[in-house]
Amino acid sequence: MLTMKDVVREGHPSLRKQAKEVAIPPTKEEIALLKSMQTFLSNSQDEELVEKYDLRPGVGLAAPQLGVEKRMIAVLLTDDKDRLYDYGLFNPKIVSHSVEKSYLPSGEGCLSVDREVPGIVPRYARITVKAINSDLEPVKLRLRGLPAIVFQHEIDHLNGVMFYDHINEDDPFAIPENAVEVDR
Ligand code: UDB
Ligand code: ZN
Repeated sequence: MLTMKDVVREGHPSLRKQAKEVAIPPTKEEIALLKSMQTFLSNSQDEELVEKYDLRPGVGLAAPQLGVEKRMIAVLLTDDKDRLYDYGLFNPKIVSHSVEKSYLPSGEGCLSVDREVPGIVPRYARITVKAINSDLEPVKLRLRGLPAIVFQHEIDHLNGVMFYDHINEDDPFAIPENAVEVDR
């Protein structure tokens, strides 16, 4: 079982690398790792397991956060309309995005970052993602709101990008042009 001990922190080189595409079909090991990433998120949202294993309730995880430099992500959250987003994906790619931006007014954190980094992280308001799901089927997802933010945060990890790279250095809480607020 994966726990916070398996999550690498700032300073680990995997967090700053371009992760490699996964050859399709993935190996049994790669499929098993993706499933355990999904289980990690589900465990991290279970109150009892959070106490027992000292987990942080996670909504997304990328393989480089485990020191594995492969293009694999897991996402688990419900949106404002109670729709469930439960995905394990290989090779996710943003194939199109809106001009409009969005942001969480309280900023972002990260399972690999053990400090508060204040500031607004501009994201695209809407994205379309193509990927291979954990059943090895191609999927095309149209996302907005919080799910769009989580997918962008995770796909950034595959490209060695951290959320605070996007924060305006001179004015961390400056509202980006053409941006809508997303509430949690
Ligand atoms: C998280 N969780 O999992 F808007 F109900 C963060 C942590 C770092 C605080 C655990 C989180 O933001 N939960 C959340 C957010 C909401 C509404 C809600 C729960 N991540 C995942 C991560 O580090 N992946 O690499 C950070 C998120 C910040 C914005 C998107 C991902
Ligand atoms: Zn993160």
